Amino acid sequence: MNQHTKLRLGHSACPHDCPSTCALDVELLGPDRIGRIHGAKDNSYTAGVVCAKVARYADRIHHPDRLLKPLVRAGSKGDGNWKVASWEAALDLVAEKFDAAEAKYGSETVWPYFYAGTMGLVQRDGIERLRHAKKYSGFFGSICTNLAWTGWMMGAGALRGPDPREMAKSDCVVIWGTNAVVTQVNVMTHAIKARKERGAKIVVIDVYENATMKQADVGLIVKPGTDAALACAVMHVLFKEGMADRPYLEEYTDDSRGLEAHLATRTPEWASAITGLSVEEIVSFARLVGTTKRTFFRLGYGFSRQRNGSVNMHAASCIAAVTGCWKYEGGGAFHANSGIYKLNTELLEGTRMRDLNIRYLDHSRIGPVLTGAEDALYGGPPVTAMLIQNTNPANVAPEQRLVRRGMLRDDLFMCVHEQFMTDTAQLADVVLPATMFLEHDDIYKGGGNQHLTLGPKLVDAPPGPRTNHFVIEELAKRLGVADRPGFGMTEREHIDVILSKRGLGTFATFREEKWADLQPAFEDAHFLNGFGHADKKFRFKPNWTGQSAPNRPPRSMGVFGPHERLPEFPDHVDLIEVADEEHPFRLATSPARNFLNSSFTETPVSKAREGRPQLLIHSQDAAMFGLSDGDRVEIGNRRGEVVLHAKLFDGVRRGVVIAEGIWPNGAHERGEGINVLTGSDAPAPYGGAPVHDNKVWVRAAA
Ligand SMILES: Nc1nc2c(c(=O)[nH]1)N[C@H]1C(S)=C(S)[C@@H](COP(=O)(O)OP(=O)(O)OC[C@H]3O[C@@H](n4cnc5c(=O)[nH]c(N)nc54)[C@H](O)[C@@H]3O)O[C@H]1N2
Ligand SMILES: Nc1nc2c(c(=O)[nH]1)N[C@H]1C(S)=C(S)[C@@H](COP(=O)(O)OP(=O)(O)OC[C@H]3O[C@@H](n4cnc5c(=O)[nH]c(N)nc54)[C@H](O)[C@@H]3O)O[C@H]1N2
Ligand code: SF4
Ligand SMILES: [Mo]
Repeated sequence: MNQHTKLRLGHSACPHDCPSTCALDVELLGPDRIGRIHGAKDNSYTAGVVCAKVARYADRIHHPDRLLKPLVRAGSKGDGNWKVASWEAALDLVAEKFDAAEAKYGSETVWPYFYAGTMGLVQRDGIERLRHAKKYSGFFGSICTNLAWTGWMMGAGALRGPDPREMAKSDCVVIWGTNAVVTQVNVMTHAIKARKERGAKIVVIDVYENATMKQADVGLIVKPGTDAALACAVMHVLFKEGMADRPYLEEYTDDSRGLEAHLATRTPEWASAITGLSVEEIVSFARLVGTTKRTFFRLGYGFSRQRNGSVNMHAASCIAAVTGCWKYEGGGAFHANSGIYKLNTELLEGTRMRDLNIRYLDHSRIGPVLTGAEDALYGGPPVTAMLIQNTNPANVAPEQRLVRRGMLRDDLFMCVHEQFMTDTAQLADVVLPATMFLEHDDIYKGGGNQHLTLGPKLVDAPPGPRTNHFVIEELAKRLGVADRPGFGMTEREHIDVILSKRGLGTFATFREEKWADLQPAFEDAHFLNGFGHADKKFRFKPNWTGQSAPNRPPRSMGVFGPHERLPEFPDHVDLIEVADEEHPFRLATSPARNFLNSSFTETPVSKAREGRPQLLIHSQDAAMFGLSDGDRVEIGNRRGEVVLHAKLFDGVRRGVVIAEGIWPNGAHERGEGINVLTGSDAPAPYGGAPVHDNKVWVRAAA
């Protein structure tokens, strides 16, 4: 480009499943060509910063391996033989197979399956409209947020919290169970501002010394699944040493006296034995948050991905109620803002056509579902037809051997709409090529901030790929429901309806304004008008099976897991896969910096920076198996085994191993990925995927 030409910028939002939901400035080099992507400087949360992998998005959108043509399976499942088809022929085939499946087993045999590849409301959720219109099986989307939201809702009762930008005004930022440097870089922007301008302390609580802990003033490495023990001991010290805000507790909480009595035996010594932290570490952390009124607890998802994860999330959120730090600017606990938007998406999702008698199936339990487990099918027919959009379950879903075995069933017809030939697409009967976010219109809600941001189409897609919206509309025509409400509209018309119902203008006005800042008023955000339950109290005593929540399983599914073992007050409960003689190690499958779940595993720079699948293992543990750096190491449990390369690392506790990133299955020997080891049992009480909660054996690979 001529350096004198003014760079043309387009404005968008990052579509990936990341709490940051950055507002983006995109360099437009031509009608179908982008340059670098920058964080919008004029967005007060993004503040000009995006992660490196999205800055290099040109590598993904202009990738030579993008899918460009519909493909129909020409050999046996998964053997890689395809024939190219026209869009017309491919869509006709999908509709014909769906109708045939329905004729044989009824409409519930079809299971539309979609998730977080794009977080755009129109492209992600439009599939719901088709499923309601056709009475296909419901999708209980549990994999990501369920354990976390459940625990949060038990205490605070609403999915909101202090303005995340207030982190910059706090004197202590506790980054708990989120590797923010890697997974939501903008948290660091605001936390580091607080350190620079106010001398704030940054505390990081994790199961290993990750990239975020390396930047912290205090790092606490707990054993996986023991965060509630830490939280209890912290609260024990707060009560004992007079740091509990008793007037606040009286006014705003349900049973602080009961809590105090319960905590009497939850001493730092007790928690030390469970968490692996020293008594001094626990006491000094308690004193830090007890004496720093402006403490901001930034509670992430990672520490909830345990079978006791909801208990741990609830326990951590209780600390803020004991210190009363909610009262102060720069203080309180924050997990997610997903409850603030209150958008009406009825027309988009076809909610009015919903039939409550139709069964739901659990997203995280796709393995048991596709292999016919009775409890997973809820008494309905087998799943014999699927449309999969924006997700890669053959790679990301727990208990991968079951998932793949199910997908290879001859009596299952699977259509996958994708940008790349993923592990899931490889097992499909029909693969449809999809557009990327800069090639279609959509709108995005920030989970870790408070902006609703427009992502309009900025460039033309290459010939071939079509939007999710197009696929849903075309299938609706072929399946005979195109005249039902919500069909026949464009993406922009849907966005117009959603915005205008909320009094936020239209697609056109948003194009000018780029986003809306929907941060609730201070009193509401800090729950000074009361918490989200009917009695307005924060609950130390959760109603584990009776709490309403946005992620609660529909009535027909009931509640899950050993919910009778959930504690009355915050406590440590051994619902986790406790290490045993056969499986002496605990494995967490933490995120990789240059990948985003299974996305970006295809871009050359991300791949090169990550290298190869590695297992972080303490050097003394490695020595027990005669392992040196780079050696092949096999880890396994009753669900399977996987080979990685050992990386000796003393920033992890003995007895704990970490595998960073969800590598494509083919990056591992035997073509099976890390999720071979994770479990597909639904944790109590509302389900989810406990992907960091695995007991494993370790051995030098043969
Ligand atoms: N680069 C990158 N960014 C991402 C993603 C990615 O894969 N890569 N994924 C995106 C998605 S979908 C989501 S939901 C978010 C999630 O982002 P986060 O909220 O950060 O959650 P996780 O990525 O699951 O894990 C965060 C940390 O929790 C730690 N952890 C695991 N078990 C425990 C425990 O028992 N206790 C404690 N204290 N810590 C524990 C892990 O080691 C990890 O360092 O990130 C998004 N952003
Ligand atoms: N072991 C382990 N497993 C995990 C996790 C973990 O930490 N450890 N994290 C879990 C979490 S939190 C999550 S959210 C899941 C996420 O897992 P997924 O839901 O699978 O999310 P991604 O891998 O980001 O994206 C899936 C696919 O969406 C496609 N895609 C993107 N945009 C579009 C679009 O507009 N249209 C269509 N048709 N396709 C599109 C991308 O090409 C990509 O292949 O993984 C879970 N699995
Ligand atoms: S930090 Fe998250 S939201 Fe921001 S650009 Fe990167 S992936 Fe997207
Ligand atoms: Mo996620």
